[in-house]
Amino acid sequence: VRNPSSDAIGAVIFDTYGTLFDTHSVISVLEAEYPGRGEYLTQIWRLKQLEYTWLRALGNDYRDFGEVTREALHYSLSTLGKVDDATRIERLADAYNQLSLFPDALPGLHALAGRRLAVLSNGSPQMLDALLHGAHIADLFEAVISVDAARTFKPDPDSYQLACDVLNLQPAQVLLVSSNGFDIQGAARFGLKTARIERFTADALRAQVAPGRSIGPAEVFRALRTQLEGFGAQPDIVVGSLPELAAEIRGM
Ligand code: LAC
Repeated sequence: VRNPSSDAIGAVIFDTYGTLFDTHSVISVLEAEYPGRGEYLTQIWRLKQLEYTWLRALGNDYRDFGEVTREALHYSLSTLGKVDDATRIERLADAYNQLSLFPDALPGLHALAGRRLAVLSNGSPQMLDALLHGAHIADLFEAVISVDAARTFKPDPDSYQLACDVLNLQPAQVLLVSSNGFDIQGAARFGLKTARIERFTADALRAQVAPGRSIGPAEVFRALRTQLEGFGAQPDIVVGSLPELAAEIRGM
């Protein structure tokens, strides 16, 4: 007989980029420097940034997320043929330390008051510190867990194990909240409970790529990164926005 409380949710852990903070908010900085190419650069940068996390994790060639972010930016700018100096890369990459909080994040976090809350992110400790303090939400979390301590990236099982170790909980006692399909996939496969924030529904995407509609970098990004992965795990919970989460997990 299973003890019903043994897999009760002991902590709720949040993905950061795309879940609490809007990575698209770097667009104004890029558009100002590269008029007409802000959207393109924003999407290539974010796609490449995550590709580089996977390339480095699989290749056993870890560099922290700040460096990966700068490398991905350099790649993105190079596609325009620009030869960019390190100072420019540093300055533009700093936009990642000043991302906007999604409007639903603060009410969503407040609605979970009384729960153990933590962050589990690819972000380096310095990047997470800048983001969470900049948005005045650092105090809401018991722990800010950077994968940097495990020198790997999501969805490496070691990154999810790190969160369990820090929180001293079993995988089934941890609920990971993420809008990133690959993060849901990795966390569920590892054995965490998962809650997907569906910031862009499959129906909304279908409407945007319907015959006759023009398709640009934003649509390609949404198709690649805002949907559930095509194999494997289904999230335990799906919500359209963060404030719905508290009610969904009541009693869990
Ligand atoms: C993070 C990336 C996956 O915050 O969005 O870990």
